Amino acid sequence: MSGFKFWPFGAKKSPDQKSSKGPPGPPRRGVLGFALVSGAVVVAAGYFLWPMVQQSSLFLEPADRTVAISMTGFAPNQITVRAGQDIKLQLVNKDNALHTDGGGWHQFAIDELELDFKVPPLTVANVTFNVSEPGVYDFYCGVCCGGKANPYMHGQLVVEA
Ligand SMILES: [Cu+2]
Repeated sequence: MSGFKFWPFGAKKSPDQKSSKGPPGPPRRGVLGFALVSGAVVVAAGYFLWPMVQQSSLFLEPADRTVAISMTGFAPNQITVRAGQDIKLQLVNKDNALHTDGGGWHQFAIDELELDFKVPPLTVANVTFNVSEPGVYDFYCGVCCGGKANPYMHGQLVVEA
């Protein structure tokens, strides 16, 4: 048996390593280094992602409905609700900040109701509002793909009596 060796310094295979079945496991020094590096990565990721996590649904009340927003539009693009009741929407922005058009931000706006919710890239935002007047309201995103003029970035909020 050879003594404990720090890899890769003086890393000549000892006869007992050669004779053991399968490849030798990672040396202890490698394991410690890996643990330190991965620990640092987790801490760094947490530092940068924490603001995003705070805005995510994990910390918010569950919503009645989920509306996904991307460059292809709203899904669903028609939402039916009752007048006078709180409407809870979970707005999911599926685009990342690499989009040159609007930096990946999206919007849920209804001019008649003076609603204007902007959702950062890859973020979930829960919003609550209440509409007293029945009717059909146009909602849109004006921050990407030609803005309000883009027919894909529109939807309808149907408020029933
Ligand atoms: Cu948009």
